[in-house]
Amino acid sequence: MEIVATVPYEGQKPGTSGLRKKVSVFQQVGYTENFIQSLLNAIPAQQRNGCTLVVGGDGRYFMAKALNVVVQIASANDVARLVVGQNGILSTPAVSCVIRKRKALGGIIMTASHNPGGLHGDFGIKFNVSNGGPAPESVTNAIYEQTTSLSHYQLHRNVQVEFNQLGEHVFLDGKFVVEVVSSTDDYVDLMKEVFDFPALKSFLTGAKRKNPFPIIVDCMSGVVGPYAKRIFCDELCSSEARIRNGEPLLDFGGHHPDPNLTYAADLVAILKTGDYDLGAAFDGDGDRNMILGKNGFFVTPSDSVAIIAANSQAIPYFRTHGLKGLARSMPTGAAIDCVAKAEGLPFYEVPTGWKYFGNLMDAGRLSLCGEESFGTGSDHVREKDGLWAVLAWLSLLAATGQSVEEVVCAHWKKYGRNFYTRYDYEEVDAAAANRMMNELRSKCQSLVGMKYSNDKEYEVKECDDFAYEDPVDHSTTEKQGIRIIFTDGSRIIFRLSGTGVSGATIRLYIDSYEKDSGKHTMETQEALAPLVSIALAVSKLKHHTGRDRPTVIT
Ligand code: VG1
Ligand code: CO
Repeated sequence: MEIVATVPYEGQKPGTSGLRKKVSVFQQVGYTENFIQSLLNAIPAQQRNGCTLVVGGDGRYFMAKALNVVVQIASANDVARLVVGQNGILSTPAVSCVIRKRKALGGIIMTASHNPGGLHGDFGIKFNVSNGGPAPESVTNAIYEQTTSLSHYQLHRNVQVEFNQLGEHVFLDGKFVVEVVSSTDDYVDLMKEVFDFPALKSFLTGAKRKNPFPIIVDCMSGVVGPYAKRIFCDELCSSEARIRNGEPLLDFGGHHPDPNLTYAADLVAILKTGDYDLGAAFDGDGDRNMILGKNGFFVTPSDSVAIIAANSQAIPYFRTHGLKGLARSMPTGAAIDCVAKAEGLPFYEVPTGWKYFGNLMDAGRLSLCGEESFGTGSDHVREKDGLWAVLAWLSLLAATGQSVEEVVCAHWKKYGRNFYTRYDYEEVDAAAANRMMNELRSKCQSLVGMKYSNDKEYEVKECDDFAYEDPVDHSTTEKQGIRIIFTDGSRIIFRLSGTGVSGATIRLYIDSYEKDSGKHTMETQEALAPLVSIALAVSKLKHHTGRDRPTVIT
């Protein structure tokens, strides 16, 4: 075993979901080693000793190097077994699935998720705990603490693994085993338990209808390709399923592997031809999804989770386990609130980041949840799950016999429509962004009761910086975003991103409820224009940042 002296690197603090930095930052001497050693140091010795960890990632640039670092350092720190996806490939939901199935102590996911990749792109490392979910803040803070005083890391340089060879690779006289497993098997088995594959197969192949159901999925050159091919082509035998960008690439073909109307615009264009009845896209690590209907009909993620909740009986998993409760992250559109209310289900509003859903799921209080950032999932794992969402949509389309657009419009008619949009201002000067947020925070009290009239009058009912107390372990999380809530339920939210790697990203979220079905066909940006202009005026965003338009609108 080799012990290498090192000095701490500043800023190794995990954000909303893992540590994310430019590849060049991870490439610095000892940077990745320091973080992995700190991560292992943060696990109490008695738990780490003899433990099993799951390791995988989305195949992006630098992953192969990081995988070697993880294996060599783990081998010198009392870890007994690593379960690694073939060639290192495992999607984020697949890691969650494998941790749970193997009863592992946790998992290390090598991805920067939806951030761009390649030599000049981003890399990242997420740590998940034994329930399969992202580490809670108490754990990520402990890791960060370790990084600030680290003096050495230890490794076995002679532990070298052929990651394309399935099976057990035994080292150190049997004290350390690297088990290379299929990237897809465990995950596909789980999907077969959650969904009715024979029914989906007959729906997609047209066995029960006149025609096959044509779908197109865009894997955006991320990790989902192999999973999508297995499920749609091999298992569901859909001759009409088209898989785009199905090979994981080091740099995602130079694109942002982020499934939204901006970065997956060419998929939207394909749907507009009318050749496909369903389109879907995923992010780099496979936990996000975008759902499109025929002719490019866009389902907002906030609507998507609400609609799955309202149609949960179409999914065998929910027929068996029931819906214990529903939840969304705070800035997510409130469509799911309406379903929870109508169905009399427990409902939770948590801060941004999937880690906050895990405790509720473990306590048996939550079955289905989502985030506006194209994240949808259930308690079948402890991560959001892109492919799961597509299979959920196919299940409900098969059950209702309606098109995507018909399902969505029927939902709005029954529950009302939440118009929703998010404006992102990327790479803003961090000091300016903080000034704007601080000023807003200090204004919160004085905004209550203020009236703004545009086309319609809006009166501020509440205004605060969102704080959350976990109902299970009573841990608290503060400063999760400024909320301006109006008397009609409309909301304006400002928060700073915790996944960006340079400068600050300001996110502005707008959510507005409309009961009147006569107004449901309005264009989103038109419907929300009055609230957008109030948000820009109240925050003085342009004055603080110099920006007169957002980088991305979703
Ligand atoms: C963003 C999203 C958040 C999501 C997180 C991780 O965080 O807003 O909803 O959970 O990314 O997603 P932030 O702090 O940048 O707003 V993933 O797919 O990048 O792991
Ligand atoms: Co992701």
